Amino acid sequence: MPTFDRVALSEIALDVAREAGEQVLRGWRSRPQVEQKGSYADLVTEFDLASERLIRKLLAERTPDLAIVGEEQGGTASDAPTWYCDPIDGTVNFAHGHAFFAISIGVLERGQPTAGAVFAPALDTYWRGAVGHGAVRNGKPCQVSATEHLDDALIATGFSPVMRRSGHPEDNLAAFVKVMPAVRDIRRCGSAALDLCLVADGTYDAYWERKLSPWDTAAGAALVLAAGGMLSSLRDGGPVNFAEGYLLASNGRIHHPLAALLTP
Ligand code: 2AM
Ligand code: CA
Repeated sequence: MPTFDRVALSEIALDVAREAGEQVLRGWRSRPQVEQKGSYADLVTEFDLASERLIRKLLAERTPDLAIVGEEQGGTASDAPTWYCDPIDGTVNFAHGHAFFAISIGVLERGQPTAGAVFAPALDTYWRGAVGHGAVRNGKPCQVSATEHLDDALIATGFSPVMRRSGHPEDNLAAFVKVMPAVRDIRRCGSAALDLCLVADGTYDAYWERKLSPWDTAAGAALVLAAGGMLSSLRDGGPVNFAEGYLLASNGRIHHPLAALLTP
């Protein structure tokens, strides 16, 4: 298999995410011990660490030439397609027994998302896709919604730990207050990877968050593009810098009015 075949890479990502997800599910609702990595909301469990070990082993067997970057063990991107893996996205949910967490495995090529898969084992749901080749949810083709107006839109967001502090120049609470009256409703469920998948399959009409990491977003962002959606930077409206993670994802139709509310 040529390693640049995006569909083949997305299929490998799904196989690996499913295997890791079965392992992670065995620890769900066991009240696993948590360790704080940074702030009170930045957690790791033994299941995150074991999941990343398994993902790395399986990816290295299937694509020995591709670099791997993961949340818990790091790594360095190469000029070739590079794997970005989150062994559990939504670790706070996982640790509290909430079902909204996922294994996220995506590919960035020269910093841009091209393929990926996300598996939410407690929801028994997966998404897989490759830019230019479409996206599927549990095996059925999926696409972004057709919603035209913000009034009819269900939007998601998230709050990385620093963006919760009132008074921070990019305080997401202020943005939340601004967007809430303009849309049908806002959801805040705690996994960037799943929020992006739910834009890709048309459940949400858009999602925004600031200061995400590339392992949170690589797979989900590829899925949004594969499903016909749009991405832009919350900083300047241009292409997303995945190392900085200031991201607006949408169905395209409501992108500009929402960007006007969110971009300073
Ligand atoms: P995680 O569960 O893998 O840590 C929720 O708003 C999203 O933010 C989740 O995808 C979560 O991923 C991510 N997140 C949590 N802490 C973060 C941090 N310090 N930096 C960037 N993203 C973070
Ligand atoms: Ca994680």
